[in-house]
Amino acid sequence: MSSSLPALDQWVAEVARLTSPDRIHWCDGSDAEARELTRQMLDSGELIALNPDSHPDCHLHRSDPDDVARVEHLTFVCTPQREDAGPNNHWLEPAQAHARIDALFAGCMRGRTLYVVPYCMGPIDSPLARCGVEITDSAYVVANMRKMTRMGAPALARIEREGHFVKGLHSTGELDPERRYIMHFPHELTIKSYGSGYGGNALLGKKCHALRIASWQARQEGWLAEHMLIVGIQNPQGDIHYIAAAFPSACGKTNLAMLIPPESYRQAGWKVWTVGDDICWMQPGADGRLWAINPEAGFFGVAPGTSQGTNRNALAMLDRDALFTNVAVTGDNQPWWEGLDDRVPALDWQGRPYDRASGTPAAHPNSRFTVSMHNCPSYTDEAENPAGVPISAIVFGGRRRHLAPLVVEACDWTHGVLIGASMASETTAAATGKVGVVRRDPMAMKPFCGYHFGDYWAHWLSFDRPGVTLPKIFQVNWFRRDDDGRFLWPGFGENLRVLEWIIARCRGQAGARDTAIGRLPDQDDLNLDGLDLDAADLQALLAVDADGWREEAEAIARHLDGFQPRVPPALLHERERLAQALAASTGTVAAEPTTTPTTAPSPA
Ligand code: OXD
Ligand code: MN
Repeated sequence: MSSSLPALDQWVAEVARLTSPDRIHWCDGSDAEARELTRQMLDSGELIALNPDSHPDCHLHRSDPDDVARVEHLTFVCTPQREDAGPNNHWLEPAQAHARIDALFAGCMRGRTLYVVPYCMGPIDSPLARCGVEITDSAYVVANMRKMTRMGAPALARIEREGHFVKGLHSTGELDPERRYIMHFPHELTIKSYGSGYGGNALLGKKCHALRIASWQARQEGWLAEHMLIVGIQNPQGDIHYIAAAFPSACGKTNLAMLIPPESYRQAGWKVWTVGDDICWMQPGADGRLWAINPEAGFFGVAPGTSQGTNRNALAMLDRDALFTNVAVTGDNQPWWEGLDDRVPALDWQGRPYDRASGTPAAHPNSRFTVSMHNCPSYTDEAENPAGVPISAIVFGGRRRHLAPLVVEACDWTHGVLIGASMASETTAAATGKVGVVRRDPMAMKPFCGYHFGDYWAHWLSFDRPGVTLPKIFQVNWFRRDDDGRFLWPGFGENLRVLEWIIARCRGQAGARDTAIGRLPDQDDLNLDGLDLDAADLQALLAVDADGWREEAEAIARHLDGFQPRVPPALLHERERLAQALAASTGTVAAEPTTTPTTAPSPA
């Protein structure tokens, strides 16, 4: 097979000359093709069938133990000018980068099949969607791309019609960490990835295209490509408000996107709809609002911690047609991970007999599931709407033990951009490196912004212009702890209480108090009906520690300084404004305690 697009055929021929595959297969995305690839992977041992009674059509893949997460230190953005990649990216001069990685690609597909995977990021008929073609020598990557993107014949037809596409070249190579690179060439709309089969390094439609390349394209074209979930909150009157929320990797985006409302909310008629759990592309519409699509078609979620209690919707989508990576298995061959339930697995993620006394986790902390969006009980057809969904609020969240309150509303767009730009969070197992270290992760895009953060913040600020109705911006923190490490807020479904306040604020229907760091709810402003929350915990969650924030404002100044001379002056002024407001406030400013009994869910 080939295409009717000479540029595509020429590129495939060029790659074949470089990599010398035994066979070339153009993926059409059909069920028959998926069945045949699965059969081949079962034969080769790349996939292991899971219990067909409890988990029909579910499979397990075990990675090389040295290939289980994104590798930020081996990920490069290769712009012609070093400054354009910014201090937030590793950089190589493009010609040198091509030469270095092409030397690895030379002859690497000998004995292998070269798969050509045309894909579309976003609903196939959406003007907001963009297409790409990934060439890979991994059937496992093809199987993942089939769940995560609109892959195959319809995507190829769009590419042939449009005549352009993002080029992604991938080989698992030898899976040698010493021979591994993930390289991006934004000016050439090209990605080259060698030596890893891990999702974020190898499914090129996801982080490489939909965030690093797309963020760069979005800047040229006037839209935003963000590391955000999209969730629709339906109130008892039937109105749905869509919220886009940025959290760093493995901070609960999937759980928030699939939130199960607390019992009292369910009874009152609240519903939650999932549009996406990881990536959001947003563009101003003719009505001045921001309209968003989820460019993905599936979920590549973190398994550990997913349970009936934390994410019932996710569990319900994982009992059929799901692909698991690096989870443990029970004696009767069911997938298992820490936090799922109290069974003891028989084999760990590497297939070794599991001994609980070892004290090591059975599933890898970054073990994953890949599943189509259509499996999700809270999935909404609005995710297929070519126009996208209108965004009412943007939320920035991090994992912070101290300081950051449960929720804060930005005073305006510029303040919101400062909140996003100064986001900080504790690191997780989604990337290699130390876990639990606080690092600045602007807009949760630290690993994913394809250009200089200073320019990126200027791009964000540029959306605030006459005629627009921008979403309100909020900051949340579900992860506050006391000195013993105990979480102060229950999180998960209870987060809807915070989202209700956020939506009510967007509609001008809820109270808030002005503080130096933004607007916070008083205790009365939140619906805490049926929630058993310690009064001191609630007070701590809604308090502003002015001394701590003064230090934070200084730390933010140092952080912004690292991106000079490209930090937009408006952002520096905003930081100054924050510092001055904090200088005028003292001690810890607590929320007003509740004076009346908490009420049933209020209409929002
Ligand atoms: C992801 C990540 O896989 O952010 O979504 O690492
Ligand atoms: Mn992510």
